Amino acid sequence: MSANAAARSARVSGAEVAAALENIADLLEIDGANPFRVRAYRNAARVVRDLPRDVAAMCAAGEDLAELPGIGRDLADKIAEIALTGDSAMRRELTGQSPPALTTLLRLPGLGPKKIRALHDALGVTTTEDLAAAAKSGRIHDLPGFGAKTEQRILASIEARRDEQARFLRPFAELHADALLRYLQAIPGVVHAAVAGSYRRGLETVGDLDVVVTAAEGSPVMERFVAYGAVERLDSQGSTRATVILRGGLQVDLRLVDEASYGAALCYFTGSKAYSIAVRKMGQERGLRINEYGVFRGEERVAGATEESVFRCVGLPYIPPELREDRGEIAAALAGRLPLLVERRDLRGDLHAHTTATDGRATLREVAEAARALGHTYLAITDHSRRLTVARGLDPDRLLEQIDAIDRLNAELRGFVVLKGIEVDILEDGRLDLPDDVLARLDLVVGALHSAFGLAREAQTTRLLRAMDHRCFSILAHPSARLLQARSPVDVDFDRVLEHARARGCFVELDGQPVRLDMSDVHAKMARDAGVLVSISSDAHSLSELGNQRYGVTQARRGWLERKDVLNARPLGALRALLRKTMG
Ligand code: DGT
Ligand code: CA
Ligand code: CA
Repeated sequence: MSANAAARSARVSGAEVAAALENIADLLEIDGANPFRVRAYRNAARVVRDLPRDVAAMCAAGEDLAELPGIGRDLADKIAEIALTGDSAMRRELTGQSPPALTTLLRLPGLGPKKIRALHDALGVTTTEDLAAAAKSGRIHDLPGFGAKTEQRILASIEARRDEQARFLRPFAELHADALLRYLQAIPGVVHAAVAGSYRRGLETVGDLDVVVTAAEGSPVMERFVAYGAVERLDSQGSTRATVILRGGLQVDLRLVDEASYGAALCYFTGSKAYSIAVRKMGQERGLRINEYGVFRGEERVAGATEESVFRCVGLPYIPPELREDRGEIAAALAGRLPLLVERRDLRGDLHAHTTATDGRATLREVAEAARALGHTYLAITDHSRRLTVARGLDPDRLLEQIDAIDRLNAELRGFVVLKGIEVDILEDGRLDLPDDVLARLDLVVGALHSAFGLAREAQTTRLLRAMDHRCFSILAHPSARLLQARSPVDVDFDRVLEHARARGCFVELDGQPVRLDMSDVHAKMARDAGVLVSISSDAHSLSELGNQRYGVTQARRGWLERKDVLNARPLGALRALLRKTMG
């Protein structure tokens, strides 16, 4: 078969190639392979995932992938093999050497490949079920290198994982939601189509998509919905509701309602449940019955076509979906004190981004120009510090070179300023990973945890407070260090961290990377209440990731943040004044 024919018949997507490369990296890691080799495969997965073009098509056209960053000859051949055939001989061979379920264990927090091998060799553990059984029966804590605490942590993380596993990160849900809505809106007779549920409330992960549709009499909307191209499996179908599972496992519940019920249905299916219960109770007190069909007084429908009409009936102003959690928003609404939530267009710049100097994939100039094209007036470059060797972190000399490069670039740019920063590692004892005299030459210092995530609460809190006491410390990056579905948040007394930040005049970050979204909504609200300004950042490692800020904005809205609460909603002059106070 020619390469062209193979590419056409296999139709391997970039995401599938990336997944196979990740899988090889996992298998190598369990096998105890050289860490650099493991990292090369993970890097290759990322490069493939971020390619603006179809990797199978590139291979079929005979393009040389070895010209991609970080991809050598050997890797390029492996990628081409996967892109053209759907798999690689090396992956099959590695799979044969270790039970496949072992790789899923790698995704449990705190379980590295070494521990997994030890559990496998000593107790024959190959699946998550084996592991849970071994932990429950107390067979783990006597193994060398394990203890009672580790055993408990393993059990807890397996349980947490069970809850998480069926949930999806926002970008994946968004891809499906956008495509599905476009499809639905093109069906003859369809008037409204919207996604409600946790997705509309802006949660960082969603369990399923809840879609509300209205359509003219006789519209083929239900038949067309279940025939949607991305549907893998039909769960149930009726005349006004259907549930399908899309490829990739995401469930979609669709309700078809009358135009007169559209607002009521949107309210009902947006939830949250706790919020809806509270609003229904307010209705009852006024002699009203509220359900997905409308607001009723006796048999008469008094509202329901729009959400606003439903709110009006119970004497409330419109409450944005992100706030509907029964966390005080109803009382605030009644008192006329709802926050005027921050919007994407309020952001004037971005205070966390990487370049090719460390682990970013775009050059200084490219990132700056892309940020300007987004409408920003400033961008802080915050590459990693030397301690983070996996990211080729900057030592003092390389940072000084970058500072010079930024000065030269700023001399050229008009109406846009690149701020000089660093994402400096906070060492285990709270010191920073670069000398004071170098840090002092920057416009801002962003401090971050990249190690010792497991410290006990007191030690972890003290570590952060010490870091903030440094004479150059501007922003605490992704404060909990969590990775959604992969790494638990560190254990800190966040009240004390915020109190210290306020006293010290420094700031906290809401990192917009979809796998971080760190701070959480609850922590963002705590920051607001403590009077600590929040930097909503992209933490971009590529040009497209500059767009991460919008996920950060959604999370910030869930945390009640207003424009005034956001550091990078300040114009450059005001921002500089605030940053200067954090820099000794
Ligand atoms: P998820 O899907 O787990 O991320 O979270 P939600 O909030 O989207 O929950 P879901 O999909 O079970 O339901 C969507 C909304 O529909 C929910 O926020 C409230 C409403 N809802 C669903 N089932 C019920 C119910 O039995 N009673 C009431 N009052 N509301 C319900
Ligand atoms: Ca849902
Ligand atoms: Ca649902």
